[in-house]
Amino acid sequence: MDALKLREDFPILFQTVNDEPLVYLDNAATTQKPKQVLDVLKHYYELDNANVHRGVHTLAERATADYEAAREKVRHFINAKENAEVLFTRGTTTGLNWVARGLGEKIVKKGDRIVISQMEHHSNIVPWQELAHKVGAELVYIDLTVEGELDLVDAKKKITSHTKIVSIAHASNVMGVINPIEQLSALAHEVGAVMVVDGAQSAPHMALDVQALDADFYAFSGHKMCGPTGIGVLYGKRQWLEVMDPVEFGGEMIDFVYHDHSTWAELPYKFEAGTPNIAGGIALGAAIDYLEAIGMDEIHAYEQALVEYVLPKLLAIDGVTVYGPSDPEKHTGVIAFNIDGLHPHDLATALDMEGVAVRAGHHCAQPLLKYLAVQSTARASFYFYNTKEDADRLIEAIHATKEFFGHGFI
Ligand code: 7TS
Repeated sequence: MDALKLREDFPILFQTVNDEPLVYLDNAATTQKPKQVLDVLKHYYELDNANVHRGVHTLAERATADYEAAREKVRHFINAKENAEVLFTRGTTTGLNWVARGLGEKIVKKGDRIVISQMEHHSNIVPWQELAHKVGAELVYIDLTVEGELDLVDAKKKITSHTKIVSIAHASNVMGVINPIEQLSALAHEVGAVMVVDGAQSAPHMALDVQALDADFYAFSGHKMCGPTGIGVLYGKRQWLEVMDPVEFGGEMIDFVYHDHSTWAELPYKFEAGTPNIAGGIALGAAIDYLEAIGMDEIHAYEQALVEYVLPKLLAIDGVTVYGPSDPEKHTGVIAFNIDGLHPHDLATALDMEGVAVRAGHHCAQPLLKYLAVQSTARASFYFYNTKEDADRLIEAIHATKEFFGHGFI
């Protein structure tokens, strides 16, 4: 994998920020888009734009064919059995909300359990919290080990016969830790629970096989994997999608509307109300083509090598705390850290002065930060177009910031 060559596909990376060449390390929030994806968006709007699934004219047929071809690309990318199991959404958040409302409200009853973990993003907490409040169920959090990994012993204890849903991130957006989804699926299925996976931070970074994971649902976002914003995917096993109700109504999800009731279209259209994000879907297909041409295993290995390179350098800085496992094998390219006595927002602002973009805050994971007993952290998140030079620039900028704030000199 030649990161320097791949970078050339990303025009946005070749700019200066505060007179310094940009180092973009906020890929967990959103990734940049290669020319190949931008070209597809432009091409679609310039030449093919039409509404899908309804027109018989040539443009409508072309748009529909391209949109459905993108669905097939997604199916192949995650190894779903059939295209009917691939639903286009607005993103991970939408997918998780659909499951919580459309299925959760049907199968979770008073006194039942919904099991999540201490490291979830708000999008994989709040929909379940709302469901638990509505039906009178219990929301239970699996604890973490001291290294920040999901504690499987605790998971075994908490996934009881009362559990109806287990919903866990495949990879943490804060600590970068990768969770053992196969084992969690097995635990969930032993008690007849539905296994939901938040794949926002994994689908962009590693090869996926939803059948091997035995996930019942798997949600992810296009914008975190070189695609546009406003498009995402919810994979669901047919057996559950047949049971699950749509939560939005109108447009293409309809089969027939009578005066007093309506019937729904076949899968996957049953869930896709209104005019979808057609350009977004087609461009997500182009993003998948782009990622597959590099190779998902190559991307994963490259990011782990970057973590292996930068983590010891980061840990060697006086006063630095890194959250999550120190073993790169257990990592995606996401690293959360703090520097003693320096507020992460000040750090992020100072790094921006050096052209280095990182995120600071609670990363939409407030329960995790409470669990880790910190208010906020800085977070550097790498993708395949980042290089060792980017990692060095981060380390240099941290040293410069420490000097500026007088750390280590007092
Ligand atoms: N789940 C995880 C694990 C995430 O990291 C995110 C977004 C979401 C769900 C929600 O995805 P969306 O596309 O529906 O918004 N995470 C982040 C982040 O870490 N910084 O900004 C967004």
